Amino acid sequence: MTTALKALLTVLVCLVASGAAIGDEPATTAAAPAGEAPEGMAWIPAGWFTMGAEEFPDALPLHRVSVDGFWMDTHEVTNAEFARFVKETGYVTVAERPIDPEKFPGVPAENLEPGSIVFAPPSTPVPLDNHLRWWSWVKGTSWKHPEGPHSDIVDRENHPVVQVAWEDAAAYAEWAGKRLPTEAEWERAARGGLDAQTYVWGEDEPGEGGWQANIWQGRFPGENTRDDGYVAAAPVGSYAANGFGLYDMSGNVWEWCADWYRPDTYAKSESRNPQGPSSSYDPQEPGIAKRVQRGGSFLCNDGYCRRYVPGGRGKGDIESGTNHIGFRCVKDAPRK
Ligand SMILES: [Ca+2]
Ligand SMILES: [Ca+2]
Repeated sequence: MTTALKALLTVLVCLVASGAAIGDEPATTAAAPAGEAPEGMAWIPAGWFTMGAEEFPDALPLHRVSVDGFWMDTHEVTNAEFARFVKETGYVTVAERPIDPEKFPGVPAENLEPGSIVFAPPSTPVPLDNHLRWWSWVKGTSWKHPEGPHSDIVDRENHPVVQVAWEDAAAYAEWAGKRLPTEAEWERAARGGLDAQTYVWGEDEPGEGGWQANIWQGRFPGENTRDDGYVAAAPVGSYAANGFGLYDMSGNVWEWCADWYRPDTYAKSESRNPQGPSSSYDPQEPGIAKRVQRGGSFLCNDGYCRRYVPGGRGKGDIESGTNHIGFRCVKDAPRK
């Protein structure tokens, strides 16, 4: 390589790292605001990145996106943090509220008691064509009893809160003076400054040189060999942070985003600070309003769900939680 070519490449790499203009992409500002970072948050610099993943039809086309800089929680919201919110506000989550019988005409009252959805793996191998084989509705399940009424969160204060519906996550964010991330912000943050890489840590295969995230090893859904140390959720921050200092952007628990879900979002997306579509549509369940979830969970593996990669998209009924869905928040920089 000639010296001149090396110099040109160095300039280009520096421009990408700083979020400056490339071609017809307008420049962005990479610097963090002056002053201390909000507690437990990391600065995600403004910049352009390639959004999407070639392996998922609903994450195409790949397209260039920029987002303004923002603060993001370095870890998923924990049980201890959510408990403080509930204690101060008296908030009651969706899973703890009585179910409206008008929404379920003809269903006996005893089947309308509060509850939520729990992963209940079968003891023998099963086909992967029907998720009802490993998900069960369990009365008395909530964030305080995430695997059913006989479970609790004692000694799990530092685990991610789960069994939160979208509005529960949004209510927490508002209380904390924050908000839920847009899908584009989430992906920009998850990539940690690496552009167009398969994983949040780059291109090493999962487990190569040690486990980089809490996902699933073994044959899903009945066999979990726990090679990464955890069968279910791990305490937040149990694996290495990404390039922006964020933990568990891949795996552990799924994270709610602000955007409505549609499989064709990217065909119509804005390139700067996209906010997602104005309404939800999932052709697999057209009657259910869904928001985006990101990052996959401890139930993800290459045999069943590779959506733990940063370009992978998830979706969820806004009124449902499960024991592998949580969230984290973001915060805008003060306006100058
Ligand atoms: Ca695991
Ligand atoms: Ca996560």
